[in-house]
Amino acid sequence: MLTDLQAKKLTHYFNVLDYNNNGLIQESDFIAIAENLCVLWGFKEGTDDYLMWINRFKSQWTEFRDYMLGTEENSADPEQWLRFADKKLVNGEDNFYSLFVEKLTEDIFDLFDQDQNGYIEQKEFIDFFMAFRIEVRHSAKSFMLLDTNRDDRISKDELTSGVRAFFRSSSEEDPGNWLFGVWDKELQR
Ligand SMILES: [Ca+2]
Ligand SMILES: [Ca+2]
Ligand SMILES: [Ca+2]
Repeated sequence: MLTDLQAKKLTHYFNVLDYNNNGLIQESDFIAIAENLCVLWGFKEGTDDYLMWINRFKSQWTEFRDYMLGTEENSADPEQWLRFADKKLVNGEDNFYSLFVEKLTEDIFDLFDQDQNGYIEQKEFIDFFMAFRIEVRHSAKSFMLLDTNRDDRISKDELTSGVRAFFRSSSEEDPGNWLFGVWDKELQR
């Protein structure tokens, strides 16, 4: 069973991935996120970079679907997503979860550590929020909380802890809860 806090965070994550807000996560959401990244980074439609990113997100979708939904599914609604997340991520096997955390952390670094110095700086973190259309006004607080040693950059270890806590932690105080910005409408103010 998911705790109330876990369910709220996982629902927030669902909403982040449901880019076109139609109540389903599907391939078109992943493509739209890639298109938005290309706009952000100035890659014009039809160029090699553009096609590379679109294809990368298409394979992200395929992986997500295969891991989370089963290959025959084309989309997931919130209930399906919460069921899968409960069974496979929150209360699933630790090995599977560790791989998931590692992969998501690597993906975020691959995509947003633009200067490839092994850290996510504040500007790169804002790009991450913009790419997923997370409210940018919450990015400074998220960044500050995820940067646990306060050296103004997020290391791979800090992000790994954040990702790990985002999906599993049941503590309201956990900094990792803030990975994708505000997860609970009550915290908006
Ligand atoms: Ca959608
Ligand atoms: Ca960097
Ligand atoms: Ca740091």
